[in-house]
Amino acid sequence: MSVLEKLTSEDAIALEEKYGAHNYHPLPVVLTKGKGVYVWDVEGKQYYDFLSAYSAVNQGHCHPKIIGAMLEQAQTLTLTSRAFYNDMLGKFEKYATETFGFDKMLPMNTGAEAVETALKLCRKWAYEKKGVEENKAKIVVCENNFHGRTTTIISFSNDPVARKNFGPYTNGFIKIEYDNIKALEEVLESDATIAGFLVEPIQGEAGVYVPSEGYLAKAKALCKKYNVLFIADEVQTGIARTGKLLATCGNCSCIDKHCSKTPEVKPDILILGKAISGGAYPISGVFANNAIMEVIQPGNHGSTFGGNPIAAAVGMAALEVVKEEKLAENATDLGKLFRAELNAFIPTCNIVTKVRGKGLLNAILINDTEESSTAWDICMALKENGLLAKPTHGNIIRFAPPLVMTKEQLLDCVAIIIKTLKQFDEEIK
Ligand code: IF1
Repeated sequence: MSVLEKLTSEDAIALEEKYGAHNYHPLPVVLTKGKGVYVWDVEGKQYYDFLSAYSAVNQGHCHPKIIGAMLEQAQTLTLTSRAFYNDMLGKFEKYATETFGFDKMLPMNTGAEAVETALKLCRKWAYEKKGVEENKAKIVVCENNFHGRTTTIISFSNDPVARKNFGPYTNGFIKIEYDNIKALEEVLESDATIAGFLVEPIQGEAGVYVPSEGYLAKAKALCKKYNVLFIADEVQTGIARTGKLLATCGNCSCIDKHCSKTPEVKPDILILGKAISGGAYPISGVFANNAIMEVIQPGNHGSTFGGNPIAAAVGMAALEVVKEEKLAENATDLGKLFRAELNAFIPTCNIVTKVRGKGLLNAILINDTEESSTAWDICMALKENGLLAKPTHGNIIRFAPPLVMTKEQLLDCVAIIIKTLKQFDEEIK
């Protein structure tokens, strides 16, 4: 079979079923083209993309500026490894560190790799700067976290499906309740071996849990008080998704390396991935100031593709798009409109109990049990009605369109969502 041979959806699904590991249960739609907020399946049907590849395609599918940068660099120099310098990486690191307000960046490829990098950086800082006894450093994490799928990361997951039968697990993690400042203070004041606190500013996979107002600022203050690193995993919430450039630090295009505007929630270590490339290429990175990043010396860490020239070219273009097209501002405005429209609908129906989120990272709670297939069934009906979304856990549907969406397109999507929910509402009655 030639790779150019057109497949039917059925063919494509059968190939994956036979030749691919079954590590996903995708919605039965086979996509072949994407442009902006739209994707098309192999039969030519057009959909609104309301998942954005889990917030990696914030800049819209196949953004011409990002693809142009990728094509140009791909025809020039793709990969040198870090055994040698290249002329793109330093430019990207300068641009990215100035954008997010840190002294240095350690470039990697996937979000999980960046999380692992942050954990290693935090531990090494604890031994060499804080004075914690070697091999005794602990890192505090939150229940219902999602930080990736490596063995160490799932060691501190409480999702049995992601964790079971992958042991033995990595030690050195303490789990506390999310959005519980008292729980954080108790553990920090009782244990001097704690090196860091790893937290999602909004828990995406757990169901788009937005913490209480002030939680992140209080957490950062406690970390400062107890000399513990505040590590923000913004792989999903970063890059304008929640209506600010970062969900933790409200600055947009911060030039002041030690930003004075919102120091109360500026992370000691920032983790980015996904949309730092606009979904065109695997790029992730860990950001910190010199006092922390300087514990990393040659040979301590790296990866073959980390910081490659294509990643650098794509990363710069993707960040420029965020600024030039004011995607954070658009996410704020359209997010408010989306929640307002859904909140107006919810009192008139039984099928949805709540909408929550920030910017264009939102979710609805379906009025059925976690074990029910209702959320899945609604996503199947949304697909038929021309909009793609997928449940997170059980009865929660995440809605995360590309941030380039217009107001007219968003209202069109709201109409599709409400029309679809009404189909199920009648069934509930
Ligand atoms: C899957 C969702 C899951 C992340 C945060 C690190 C990573 C992710 C906050 C790791 C990745 C992806 C992974 C993908 C589905 C999606 C996801 F929350 F976004 F929906 F799984 F929970 N930190 N999230 O959200 O980044 O290594 O994937 O580049 O694994 O099914 P990655």
